[in-house]
Amino acid sequence: MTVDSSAARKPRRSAAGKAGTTGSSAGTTGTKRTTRTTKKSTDPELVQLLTPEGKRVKNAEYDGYVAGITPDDLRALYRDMVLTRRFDAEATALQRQGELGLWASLLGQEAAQIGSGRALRDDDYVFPTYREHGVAWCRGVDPTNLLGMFRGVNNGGWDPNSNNFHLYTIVIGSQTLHATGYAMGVTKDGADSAVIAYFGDGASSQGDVAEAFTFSAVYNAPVVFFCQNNQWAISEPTEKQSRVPLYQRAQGFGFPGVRVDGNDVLACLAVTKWALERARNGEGPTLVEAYTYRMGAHTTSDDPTRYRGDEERLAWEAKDPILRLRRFLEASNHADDGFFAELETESEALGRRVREAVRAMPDPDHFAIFENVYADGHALVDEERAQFAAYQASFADAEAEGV
Ligand SMILES: Cc1ncc(C[n+]2csc(CCOP(=O)(O)OP(=O)(O)O)c2C)c(N)n1
Ligand SMILES: [Mg+2]
Repeated sequence: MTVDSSAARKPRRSAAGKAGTTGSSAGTTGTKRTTRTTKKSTDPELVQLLTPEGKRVKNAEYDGYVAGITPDDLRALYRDMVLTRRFDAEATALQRQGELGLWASLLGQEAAQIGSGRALRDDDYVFPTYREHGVAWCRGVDPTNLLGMFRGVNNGGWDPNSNNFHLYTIVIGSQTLHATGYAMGVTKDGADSAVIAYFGDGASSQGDVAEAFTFSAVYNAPVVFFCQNNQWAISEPTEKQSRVPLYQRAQGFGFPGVRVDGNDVLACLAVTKWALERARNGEGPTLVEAYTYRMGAHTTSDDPTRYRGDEERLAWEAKDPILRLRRFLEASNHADDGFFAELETESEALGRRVREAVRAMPDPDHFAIFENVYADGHALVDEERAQFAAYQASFADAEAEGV
C-alpha cells in the first residue's frame, strides 16, 4: 500500500487540547465522571474520516496520513475486509459442523484490524490476541494456519518470525508485556521498527496492561497499544472496565491516547500510522482506542442473547465498516459492478479453500495436550493424563452397546 505520510505534520510532543487525544500534559477529567456506551458519529472525541454513510470528512490532524491513498489502495482495503469477513464466516460454520473446537469471530471489527494492519511495515512486530484474524491476513499468515490452531492440531500454527506476527495469546493482556519487552529490545538494537500490541476493552483492566503502560512510558518504548473496544468482554460491558473513556487512561501513564472510529478503515489506517511514526521517531508509546463493536458472540461457546439486546446490535449494524467503504467507493466511482462481482467470486473461492483444507486436517490427538506442559514429565500432569484416559474409557461400554 502506498500511503504517503510525508505530507503530514511532524507528530507533536504534547497532544494536549487536541480533540480525541490526551497527552501527558492534558487536563484532568475532573471529579465528576461519566460513563458512555455509544458514541455518535459526530462525537468530537472520535477521529473519523469516513461517516457511516460513506462520506469523506476532513480532519486536519490525520488527513496527511492518508493523503497519498489511491483508488487502487481503497479497493485493496475493501478487498481485505471482505475476504477477512468471508473467511471468518466460514470458520464459524466449520465450528458449527464440528470441524473446529472453537472460533472467536471478528465480525464487525474488520476496519480496526485491516486499517491498523495495513499501517504496519514488514519489519514491525505484532503481538495479537486470539481475535486478530484480519491483522493475521495483513501479515500474510495463511488462514488455514489459524484454523489448525482452533481445531487443536498444531501448537500455535505459524512461525512468528516469518511474518513478524506473534502467536495468538489467550492469557488476557499478557501480550502487552511481551510487546513492551520486545520494543525495549528494538531500541537497544538501534532499529527504527515499531511494535504493536492488540488487546480488548476487558484486557485494559488487567494488571499486565498497566505494567506494560508503565514500562513502555518510562523506557520510551516504540510500541503502539491498539485497544479494540468492542464494547464487551464476554458478558461484561465496557462500563464495568473503566470510569473514564479507555483512551484517557494513557494520560495517567504519561503518553498520548486517541479514540478512533474503529469501523472506519481510513481513520484506523491514519491514526495507526501517526502512532507508529511517533514510535519510530523515538517519542514512545501511544494508546489507540478503536471504538467498535463485536457483532457476533464472544466465541462459538457464547450466547450473547443472554446478556444483550437487539437494539444495540442494530444500531451498530448501521455503522458497518464494509458497507461504509463500499458506499464511498461507489459514490466516488472508484469501483464498478465488475469489481464487486469479481470479489464475490474470490470470496467464495477462499471459503471453499479453507473448508477443504480444514476437512483434510487430521483429528486432534486428545492426549497431545499433556505432552507439551513440561519438557520432562510431571507427577500432576501424569495424574491428569490417567484421569482423562479413564474418562475416555468410560465411553467404551456405551459405544459397544451402540448407545
Ligand atoms: C488472564 C485471563 N483471565 C480471564 C480469561 C478468560 N477470558 C477470555 S476472553 C475474556 C474477555 C476478554 O475481553 P476483551 O479484552 O474485551 O476482548 P474481546 O474478547 O472482547 O476481544 C476473558 C475474561 C483469560 N483468557 N485470561
Ligand atoms: Mg472486548
